[in-house]
Amino acid sequence: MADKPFGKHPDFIVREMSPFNGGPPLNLLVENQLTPTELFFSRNHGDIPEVDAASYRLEVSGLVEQPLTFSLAELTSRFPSVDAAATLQCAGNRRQELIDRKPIPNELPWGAEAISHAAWRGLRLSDVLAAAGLAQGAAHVEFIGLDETERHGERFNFGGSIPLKDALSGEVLLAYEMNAAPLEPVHGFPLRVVAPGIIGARSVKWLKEIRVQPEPSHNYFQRVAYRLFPPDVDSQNVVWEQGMMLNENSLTSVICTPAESENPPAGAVTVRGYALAGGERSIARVELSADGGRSWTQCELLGEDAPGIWRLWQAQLDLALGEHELVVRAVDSAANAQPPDVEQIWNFKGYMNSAWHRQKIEIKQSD
Ligand SMILES: Nc1nc2c(c(=O)[nH]1)N[C@H]1C(S)=C(S)[C@@H](COP(=O)(O)O)O[C@H]1N2
Ligand SMILES: [Mo]
Repeated sequence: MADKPFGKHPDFIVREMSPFNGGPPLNLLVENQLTPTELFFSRNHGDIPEVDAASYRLEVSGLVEQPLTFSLAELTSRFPSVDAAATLQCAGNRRQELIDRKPIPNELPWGAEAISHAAWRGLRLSDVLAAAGLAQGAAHVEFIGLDETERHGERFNFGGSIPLKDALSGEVLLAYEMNAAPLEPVHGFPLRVVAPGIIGARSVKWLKEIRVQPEPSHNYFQRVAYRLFPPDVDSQNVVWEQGMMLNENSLTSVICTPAESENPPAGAVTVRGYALAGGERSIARVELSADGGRSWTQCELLGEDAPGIWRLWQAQLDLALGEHELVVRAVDSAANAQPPDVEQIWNFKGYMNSAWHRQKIEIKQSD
């Protein structure tokens, strides 16, 4: 098997080589609560910058009392280190199911693999903001990366912002380690944002600048991309300012195994998958159906009940010979539920697919 770039696992699914985009096969994704780094999905909009840790600087500017510049050594010696597990998910996760309903040109056809969970070590964004001091009018915190990308003939750095109240929560990290090793170049070495509960796009990698602003970032990836539109809007009639700027993740759940091609024997079949709630919410319940959604079985939730982290789940079904449509749905701690299909949530950029996840399987042999 050909070697995968950026130290990725031989079975890693590369969706695009340049910029590099891909994720793990679902059967490997669901094997571990903590996704091994070689399997962790990666979403990039430009080339991976090579950053020299010794000359690296982080700038903090904008609506602050005291603009600051830090070297990596200054950051790690000045601020306490924090360890936290957090899940990252791309807003485009599960786009293929939306595409199956109606084409979405020029966007990556992600399956359900644009999500992963890691152990991060870093410092609190809120500590860095406190050191700089917030000035009057501060309302959003913008992050700018060192990587450049091009859109409509213009070159610029990737960036985006989160509301100040999220930035001050203490949960948002400036991470320098992932799974007990320095960040890999493809995951943002030497420093990246990790914003749990919020779409992956705001967890800016190769972090170059933090700017405190009165309004959301003017970056393309905040003002144009990562906005949510109703199903009747398309690239011809879109008015970008009318779209909702995405921030918190929506509720999702996915069946990872058995795969459609697996054909397990009749009898007890173990079904496994993941579920994720957005913002400060956590997963309260996951249910599985083997008859397209007419009757439901409660799934066993694995791991820890906490906001910002995914919940792996499993259930045993007793399946007879023939075809079955497995369906999963979750409820979060705010009693949000998922829509049964993509009809009402389809959007022309293909974000935030929160519909029930369906998987056909066929039992061909008795056990
Ligand atoms: N600087 C920079 N940060 C970035 C991106 C990028 O292209 N450039 N992509 C974002 C998106 S859309 C996602 S989903 C996550 C993916 O993080 P990962 O590659 O570590 O999985 O990084 C985010 N941070
Ligand atoms: Mo993303």
